[in-house]
Amino acid sequence: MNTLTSSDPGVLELLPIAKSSGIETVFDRAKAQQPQCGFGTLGLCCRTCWKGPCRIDPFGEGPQYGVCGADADTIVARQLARMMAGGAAAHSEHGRHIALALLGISKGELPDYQIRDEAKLVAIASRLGISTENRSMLDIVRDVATVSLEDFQCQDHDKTCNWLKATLSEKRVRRLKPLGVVPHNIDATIAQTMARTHVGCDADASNIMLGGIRAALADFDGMALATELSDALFGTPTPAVTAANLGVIKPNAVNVAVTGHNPLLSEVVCDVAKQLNAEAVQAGARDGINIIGICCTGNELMVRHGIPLAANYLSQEMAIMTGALDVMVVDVQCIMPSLPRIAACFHTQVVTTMDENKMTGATHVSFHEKHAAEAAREIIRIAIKAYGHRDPRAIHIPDRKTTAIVGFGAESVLDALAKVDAADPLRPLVDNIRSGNIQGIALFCGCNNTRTQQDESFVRIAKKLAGDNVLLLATGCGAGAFAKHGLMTQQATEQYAGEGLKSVLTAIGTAAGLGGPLPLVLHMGSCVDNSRAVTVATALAKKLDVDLNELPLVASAPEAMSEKAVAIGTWSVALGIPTHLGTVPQAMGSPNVIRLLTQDAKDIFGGYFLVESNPDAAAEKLFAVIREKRSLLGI
Ligand code: SF4
Ligand code: WCC
Ligand code: FE2
Repeated sequence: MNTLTSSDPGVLELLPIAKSSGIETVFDRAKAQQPQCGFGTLGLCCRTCWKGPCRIDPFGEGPQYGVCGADADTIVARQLARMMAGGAAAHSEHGRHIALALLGISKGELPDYQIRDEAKLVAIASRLGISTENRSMLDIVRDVATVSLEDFQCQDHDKTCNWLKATLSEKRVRRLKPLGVVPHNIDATIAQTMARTHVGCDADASNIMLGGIRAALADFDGMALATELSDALFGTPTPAVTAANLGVIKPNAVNVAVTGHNPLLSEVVCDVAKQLNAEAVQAGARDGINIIGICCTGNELMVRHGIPLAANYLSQEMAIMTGALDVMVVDVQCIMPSLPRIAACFHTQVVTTMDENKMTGATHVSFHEKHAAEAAREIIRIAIKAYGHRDPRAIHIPDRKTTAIVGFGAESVLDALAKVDAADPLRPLVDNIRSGNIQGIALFCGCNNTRTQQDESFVRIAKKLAGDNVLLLATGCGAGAFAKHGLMTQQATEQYAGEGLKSVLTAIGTAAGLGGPLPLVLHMGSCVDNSRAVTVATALAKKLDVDLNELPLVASAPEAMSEKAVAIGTWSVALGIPTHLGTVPQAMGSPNVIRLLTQDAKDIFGGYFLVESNPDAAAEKLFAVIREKRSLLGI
């Protein structure tokens, strides 16, 4: 029975109100699903064809083969590979959308968008081997878009996707290439993964997993291009002080929450909100329009513009429960279909925007880049109108709001380091890793999951590792957890960092003009922004002339849930990073597949999965990995 809910004080304050009002939340639904099917939990239920569903008996007494003859290994591997393809499709659609927008800009077709960071665009062009000298910005934009879109079009199976080549070290690509896991074309790789896992195709679990890994690396390619091109379009993250948790919702403002993933929508909503602010004031909202972020759209706006974050994945419904949210505007991914049902209990309007992502009960405002500002104006006016229909008795905004210092992309990390050593920015990092002031680096990523208490594992593992002098990076809903729980503050550094780490964070933060240490956890952005951490790690590996798997670097997804998270975790392993999962994967029914992912992968890729649902034990295991890597490096 699932009795755990959340460790987020804002959520805990609103849950009793939901209960007394008879409003069902995600935590109630998780409870209602108990007990969850044992076959499915182990990955032993196959629904690949209509002869099924077929179930394999994990105790060896009942059937060991599906009707077609597939065994547990095939069934588990097929399912995982399909999840990787699903994750890759989601991230890469996002990437394609951004690349097509760039192409549109280069043709002068998208008046509502500009290249806000020309320096980043030029840097991207150089990375992709596009000449920039004496060329107009629009010409460069067109070439960058075209080279990026080639990653969806190349038909030469032996080639390497452009963005993979531009992001990973040659060493890593050389290690991966002979395994056949380096994608040439994102779309083709996803299609091939779906094809080989169709009934009656690939039935060799190891081979299927290699196909899945190719899809996961296609996922990496799609997210790397999405991140970098978004920076050129909307600005590269810079450090900013902002706030997180439900208390960022203001009683006297028209509150517009943006959630989902794609900044093409949310950025224009922010622009238009400024233009229409006076209309909101006129409608009686003394504080005008208040844009707040949720989930990864929130992370994107937070790291680029310091927009406050109200919630991560599991508390998205709670933003509506405050009774003071006027519009929840959503685009793609990780949006709960329950939102319109909860909104129906309040005055809140849920607005869907993508023609391929609608929800029953929501208002749909069709969003296309060509008419972006027009759609955003319509949305803001829906919010202003809704504001007039608030029920004052239904308003309950938890007074929970923590400071968060955010905005640490690869560039701002290097900038901050350059303040210590302008000639050789990576040197302070390398020196401190060598000396042991920094024992290693941990990237926290991934979701919230009702199988555990919301945010709790993130916070526990991070505090423990920080005490062990591990530098902490975070993205996605993990970053949201840290922001809400006050770990992106200077006080957290003072309180939880070990002495070595504290001295380094203080030296860098002071040199960077923060008047004190860097925050304990560095917020790198949304889940597509995991590529930022790879960029930093790859630079570090090159500097030390080692491969990623040799660095004292680990990743942790204590609440992994989505197909995207499965894809991210898998490319993380393929890139050589030991990767912790706090969620037991739906694969335990195949000891062979589990051995492949947790042990054999170590020899093949250098990276491997480490499954541990107890956060204290996980922190210990992660630190042991870091110690082991250090001793192999002789430091
Ligand atoms: Fe059963 Fe095989 Fe069909 Fe899966 S593919 S449902 S194991 S018959
Ligand atoms: Ni990325 Fe996971 Fe959040 Fe969704 S937004 S819930 S995939 S981490
Ligand atoms: Fe995300």
